[in-house]
Formats: sequence, structure tokens, C-alpha cells
Amino acid sequence: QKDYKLWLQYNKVDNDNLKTEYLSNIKEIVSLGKSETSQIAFTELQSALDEMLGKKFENKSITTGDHNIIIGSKESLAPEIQKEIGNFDQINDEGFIIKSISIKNKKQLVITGKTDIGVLYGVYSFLRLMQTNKSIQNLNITDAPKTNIRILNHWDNLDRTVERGYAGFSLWNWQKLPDFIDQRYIDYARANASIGINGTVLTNVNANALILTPQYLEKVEALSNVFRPYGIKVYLTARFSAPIEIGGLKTADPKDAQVINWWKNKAKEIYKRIPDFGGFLVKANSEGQPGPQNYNRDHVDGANMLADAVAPFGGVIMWRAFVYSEHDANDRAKQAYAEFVPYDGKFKDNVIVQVKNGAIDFQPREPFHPMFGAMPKTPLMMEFQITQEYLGFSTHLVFLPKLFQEVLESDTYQKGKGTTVAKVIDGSLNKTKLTGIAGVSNIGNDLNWTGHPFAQANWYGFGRLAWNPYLDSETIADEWLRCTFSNDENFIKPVKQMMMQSREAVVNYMTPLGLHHIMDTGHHYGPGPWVSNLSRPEWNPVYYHKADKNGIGFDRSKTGTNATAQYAPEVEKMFDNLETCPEKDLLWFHHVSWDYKLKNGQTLWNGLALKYQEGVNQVAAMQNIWNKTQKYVDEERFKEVQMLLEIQHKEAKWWRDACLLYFQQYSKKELPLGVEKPTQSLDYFKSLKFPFAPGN
Ligand code: BDP
Repeated sequence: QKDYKLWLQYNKVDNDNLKTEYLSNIKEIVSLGKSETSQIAFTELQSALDEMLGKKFENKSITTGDHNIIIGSKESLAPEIQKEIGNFDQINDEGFIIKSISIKNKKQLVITGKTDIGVLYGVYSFLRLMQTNKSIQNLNITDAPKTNIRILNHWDNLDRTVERGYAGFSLWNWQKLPDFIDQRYIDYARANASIGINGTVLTNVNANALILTPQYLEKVEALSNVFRPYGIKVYLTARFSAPIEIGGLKTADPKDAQVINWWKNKAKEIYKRIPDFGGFLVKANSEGQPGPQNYNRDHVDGANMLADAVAPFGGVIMWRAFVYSEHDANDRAKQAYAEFVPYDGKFKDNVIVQVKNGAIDFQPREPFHPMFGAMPKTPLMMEFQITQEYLGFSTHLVFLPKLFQEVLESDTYQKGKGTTVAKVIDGSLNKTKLTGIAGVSNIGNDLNWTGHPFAQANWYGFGRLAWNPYLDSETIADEWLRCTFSNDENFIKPVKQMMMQSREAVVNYMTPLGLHHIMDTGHHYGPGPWVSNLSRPEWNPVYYHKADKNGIGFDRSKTGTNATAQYAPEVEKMFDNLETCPEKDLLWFHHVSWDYKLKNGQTLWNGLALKYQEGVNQVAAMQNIWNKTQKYVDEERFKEVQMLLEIQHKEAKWWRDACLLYFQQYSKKELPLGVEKPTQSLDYFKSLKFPFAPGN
């Protein structure tokens, strides 16, 4: 099945000139490495070339003729080849060099790196060139990842349900592990390696301590053995109260000697099985999860205690900053910053604080999190959400790298103009040694992995941006389309355009002009701006939009909660001032009247209504584009995407109508010309219930 193969389709090269070029440049393959990883690299190259060029190459151990591909790590290369490659110091341990060289007047193409993993990444990169129909003559490519930890966070439970998962059940079959190794584990590792992902947290942040018992660790060990040759380390979530739940202790106080000892021994036990175990991801004192504060200790105490336990083995602690308390609900957006920034410089070296891209929670659009750039003495890692919890699940086509790029490019101004979030994340700004990007996975056991065929692009794009946070999302879309579907320009151009506009479309039909968190209760599926009855105020949509007869929006400026003061002065000023606050963030930072004049001269009410309509129109335009692609796409994926876009269009209208009818109660104004009239009543929309929405 095509969509199972993801972006590794290796379609036949049907351009004759190109095929001739490829074949004349690849006469033989010489693979020098001996490791399992080297074997994987060779096999990948061999089978990909077979599929693309219809020729099966054997592994020749020596080079006699010219125009061979030589793959192997630095130390496996003959000295004269090493010399031709030049400076290996330009790359780190995971980097690679692809270079056309001349040895004794014979042209050769070398794919090398300092390690076999680097070579494997080089092979995937080389194959991507061919998959995107690029020339392979005279190559000289040096590339290395800009972050250390490029990791998927699986919110997978031990019963195989996936929190916020919309692509079926968890891949991990704990019941059959460790003895049964599903082919899927191998395919998963290969797909990740092909985009440079080097870590996976197997379990949900809302953790279950059972995973740390010997019975489960044996299963984790089996998975880590599968992933290792692909350069992927396994990590687990640590439930802070595990010493009580599975250790029989009376407390989990991080300053208690027995507790400290328990974690030390647990770490020892894990590393005995899994010598390259990555470490722990921890959600503590957040949304009811246990943590150090239960014992009047703080995040530093908790994180450092665990850090000490894994430090002797080279492990890291990824400590999440996603915290907000019901006792201080005046502005949830301010709480993580308020709680964590005072801890700057207090964490151990092997702790990295994991921060969501925005201060609320994975909305279709959020301004960048004010913590980025504000903790110069603490490694911060990015947490993006690949699964579309608030963006239409796996039903809506939304190309997320556009969102990711917007965040990474945001200028924090923390060290003057140009101090972008990307520079915080890759460590270049503050010379941070430990760096990383996490993505909450959208993968499940659906045949196509991600539910929506285009959601594969979000997994792909996440990996590419984790490798290089400066990549352009349009380049990523282009690559992905070519590798996944076709190189035909008549297909690429319009479909790329469809992907590129899909992010703005979802913002427009769900939460335009800075609105946020108005999704329905619990499952976050569909509109629920009216919801006001949840026990914690900051769980209710009304808390976020604050619509009343005077207007709409959350005043976070200095006349309101003053959340803007958490940004650097330049950014604070920009957001604070109505004149300079970007309209895309308007209602995030300001409560403005229904008659407020937007830059295009429309009143806020009319502008808002027109944005909702624009979102619907954009989805219709996406449908138009897709409907013309039939001849470039296999029947199955064509139809799937077509049906999904049809649902997306229906649901975009649902969002528009439900939200506008609801807000209209306050604005008391007619819908402007150009906005379609709702065909249902507000009561109808309110009556819709989704008790079985997935991923809850
Ligand atoms: C929210 C999700 C919830 C997660 C939480 C988290 O609704 O399921 O547990 O974030 O990130 O987005 O911890």
C-alpha cells in the first residue's frame, strides 16, 4: 500500500535523461562499514536504487573502476579518500559529507561522516536528492543537525490508547513484547532515521509508573534494540510518585534519602538493560500530575534529583514547563514564565526545560512563548504538537511546518534584534550545550500511520525542522510532495500552494484575529465558544474570548493582565500598542470594541465575520486544487484526501456559523455582505455532543 510507504516511495525515475545521468554516475556501490547501521545504509541504498532505476547493485568491497558510490565512516575510508574529503571538523558526530571526488583520475562519489549514523543520514539525504530529481554530478554537501535531541513524544498509554491520538491505537504492543517484534517497529525507526529523528519517548506525559517495573522494562529494552541501529534512543516518562506506587515508599519527596536512592537504583537498573537509554521526560505538578510541590519542594529540586540519578550514565531530564494553577487563574498565559524564569541557572547540566511553542496550549496560532530567550542560563527545548488536538484532528489538512516556522522565526529581542526563537533552540544564542526539539507524535497503528495522508507531511516536516530549525516550510512541502507523490510540476505547484495556505485557513475558520481556545470541552473537537461550566475557570472558552456587549478579546496589555511585560521591551511595546500589535494577534492581547476599526477599514465585527468566511473559502479553494490532481495520484490516496477535504469544508462552515451566531448575541450586528447566512440555529450547534470523540 502506497501510503504506508510514507515519503520513502522511491518512484521509478521516468525522465530518460535523468535516468541516464544517474546510471552513468552510479556504476557500483562500495559499502565499507561492518556495523548493523552500515548494513541498513547499504540495504536502503540498494533497494531504493533498484526501485528508482530498475537495477540491483551488489556490494563491492573494492573500487576498481570509476563512478562508484563509496559509503563509509571516516575511519573506514582509505587515507587518500579521507584527504580528498577534507575537513571532518565541520560536522558533528551525526553530520555527513557527500562529495564527488577524483582519485587517481577516477571520479567517485563518497558519502561519509564521523560515525555510521552520520553515514546513514547521508544516504537518506542522497536518496532525497534523487527522489526530488536533482542532479548528482559534482556534489559537495556538508550537513549536520543543529540540535542534539530531535525527539518524538508519544502520548501513548499502556493500554494502547493514545492521548490526543487520531490515527488509531499505539504502535507499541506491550502485550506481545518483548518476544514479538512487529515489523512496524522497524519501519517506524527507518522512517524516523530518514528525517534525522534520534529519540523517542514511548509513553504518555500523563505517566503510569508501571512502565518502570522490570516486567515493562524488558519490553522497553526490546524496542530499544530495534531502534538502536537507526540512531534512535529510547526515553520514558517518569511518574514523580513512582517510588510510592511501585517502590513501596511512603513518600516521593525529592529530598528524602530513600527516594533519592530509589531513583538512583532505578536508573542503574534501566541502564543495565539499555546502556544508551536517553533519560526521562517529566510532567510534574501540572494538570493533577504529582510532583515536587506535593512535598513543598520546587521544580528545581525535582528535576535535579532525577538528573543526579541518570547523570552517571549520560542521561538527560526533559522537565516540562507546561504548568498552570487553578489558584492563580487571572491569566494562565503568564504562569509558566512566572514560575520558571526565577529558576534560571539553577538546574543541573543534564536538565533541559521543555517549553510549548506558545503560552497557552497548541492553538492554531499563538504568539511565541515568552520563556524563549528569557532564561539565558538554562537549556530550553521546543515542544511542538504534531498531532492536531486543536486543529481538526486527523480529519483536517493543515500543513504544520508553516506554523512551526512562524514560531522559530519569531524575534524575541532578548539580546537585541535578530534573537529569534530558533537561535535559542539551537543553542547559538547563549552557547547552550544541550539542545533539542520535541514533537508530540501524530502516529498510530492506522495503515497510513497518521490518519490523514497529508498529516504525514507534519511528521516529516517536524523531523526536518528539528534537524535544521532554519529550513523554509515551502522547501519542506516541496520535498515532501516529490518524495511522497510525484515530481510533475503540474502537480507540485498547485498542491504546494494548497499546503502552504492550509494553516491560515484553519486559523481563519476556527480562531481568527488572535482568538484562541474556543474549542468544545474536553475533546477539543469543533466549536464551543459558549462553554462556561467547567470546574476550572481557565478550562472554559469564555475565559479566553471574553466576548461581551462592549467587544471581544483578552486584555493582556498593561491595561489588563500585563502578560506583555514578560516579553523583551521591544516586543512588549509592539504587542501593547493597538497600532503596532499585529492583527493576527489582536484578540490575544486586547479586548476591543465591536466597532474597532481594522487596518482594512472594516469594523472588528465585520472583519471577524469575513475572516471566518475566508477560512471556508480557502478550504473550498483547496478542494478545487485537489480535485484536479487525479491523474498524478493513485486512486486510493486521491479519494481519501478528497473525502477528507469534503469533511473539512463542512466543518469549516460549522465553525463559522456556530462562532458567528454565538458572538452575534453580544455584537448585536448583522452579518456583513459576503458572509453566508447560517442554516442552523445557535441552539442546534450547542446541542451537538461528541461523547466518543477520539484521543480524550
Ligand atoms: C494538553 C492536552 C492534554 C495534555 C496536556 C499536556 O489537552 O491531553 O496532557 O496538554 O501537554 O494539550 O500535558
